[in-house]
Amino acid sequence: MQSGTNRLGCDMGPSAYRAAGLAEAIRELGIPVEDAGTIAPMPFAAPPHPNRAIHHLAETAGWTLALTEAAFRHSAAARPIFLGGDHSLSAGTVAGMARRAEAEGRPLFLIWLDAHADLHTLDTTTSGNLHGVPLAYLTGRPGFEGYFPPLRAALDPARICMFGLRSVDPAERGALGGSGARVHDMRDIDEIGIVAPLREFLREVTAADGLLHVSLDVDFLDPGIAPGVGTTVPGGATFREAHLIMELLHDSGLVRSLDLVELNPFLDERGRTALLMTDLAASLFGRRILDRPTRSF
Ligand code: DIR
Ligand code: MN
Ligand code: MN
Ligand code: MN
Repeated sequence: MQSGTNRLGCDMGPSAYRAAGLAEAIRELGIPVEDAGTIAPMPFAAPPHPNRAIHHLAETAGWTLALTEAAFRHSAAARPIFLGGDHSLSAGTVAGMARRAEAEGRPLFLIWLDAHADLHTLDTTTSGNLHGVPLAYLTGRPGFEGYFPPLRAALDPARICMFGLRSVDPAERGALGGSGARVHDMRDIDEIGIVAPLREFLREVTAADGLLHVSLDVDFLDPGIAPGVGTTVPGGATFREAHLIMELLHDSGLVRSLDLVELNPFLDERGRTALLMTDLAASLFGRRILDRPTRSF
């Protein structure tokens, strides 16, 4: 999908991951992989929104509906990887994983790796790009009623942990402050690193017997290593910071599902961003430098 952005090209993301060998990289780790193919949006009738900046609202809502259903279905007996596509994709995948968590009687936790907060409501977005709204939708902020599929239950922001922020709009700043989400901007990562706050969050997921979803936006990474994205922001995560997160996530054994979003192959340099994202996914699924005892969090 690419209805949530105004830069064309990220609907080619899944093809680039196939060409980069994502399925093979995970199979090499001894994990069976099935490519479930391409998902199509469902029809969704959304009325015109008073915020005239918004574009492709009904189409994005239709994707959300289809992706919610697909995420629920494919997570019954697998750990799905959702290949985007712009980040409005996560409105659906996370909603579907929330249904999965509910069906298992467990709470859903969410790790959001992104330069942006993606916390706009339909009323506050000025770009009108709906990749900027999924976290507001998922946490039940007002104004989505009638425009997006109804959520069964809003995600508690206390179960969300964000890393990598460095571009936050004024309306999002207000919403972030009082939300209760764990927010680690790039300055936090500079000052204290990633390991301690990540371990703390993973301990909480373990204690709650939670199910963990990871949403990785390409622009979390520094544009110097990941140029293939429409919204580059300088000062992002380094190669090792990103791999370390994935390695720790693997060791935790907690991750049930993963979004790889915002890859734009049209802007990439000979597939290097697709290959880096593929390597990061492989780290999350267990590729490692040396064996280490799995520690409990
Ligand atoms: C900005 C940019 N906050 C917006 N958001 C992006 O358009 O709402 N999110 N690029 O990934
Ligand atoms: Mn994003
Ligand atoms: Mn982003
Ligand atoms: Mn985005």
